[in-house]
Amino acid sequence: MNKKIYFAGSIRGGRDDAALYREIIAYIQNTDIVLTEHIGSVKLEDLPLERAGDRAIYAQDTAWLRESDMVIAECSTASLGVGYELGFAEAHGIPCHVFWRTEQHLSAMIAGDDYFHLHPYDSKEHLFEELEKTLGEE
Ligand code: 6IA
Repeated sequence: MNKKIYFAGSIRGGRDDAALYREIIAYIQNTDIVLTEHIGSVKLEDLPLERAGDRAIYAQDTAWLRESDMVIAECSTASLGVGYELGFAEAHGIPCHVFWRTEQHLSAMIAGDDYFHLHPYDSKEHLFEELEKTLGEE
């Protein structure tokens, strides 16, 4: 309860799953705190960080990562930034849970790293079941 969750999802890697990110964020917010609520936003260009520039985005996101209790990454849409965040979180000893649709190919650099808790899913129902179990872990 009330863990600080860093939710990671693709931005410049592609926004096809933005609506799904919003649903996941809302689900997490039933019990915990999402530091990165903006990942589910529709119009990213209107938000303050995008205007502040890449250095400000990097500084803010790495600060949030350092203070987070857990990273939850949705990796069905491949993203350089999400891959970087997972490596950064591992280096800082933050537990990382990776979700992706089984029909997509997860990078071997994530799938092959035993540090990550992997949650392939084949339906939305399955995704939210796995998410509930993950959030229940302390
Ligand atoms: O390479 P990508 O852009 O797909 O990387 C996505 C990941 O990097 C996300 O998990 C974010 O945590 C982080 N990231 C990338 N761009 C931004 C960003 N842009 N703001 C915050 N985090 C970002 C500005 C738009 C924003 C205000 C929604």
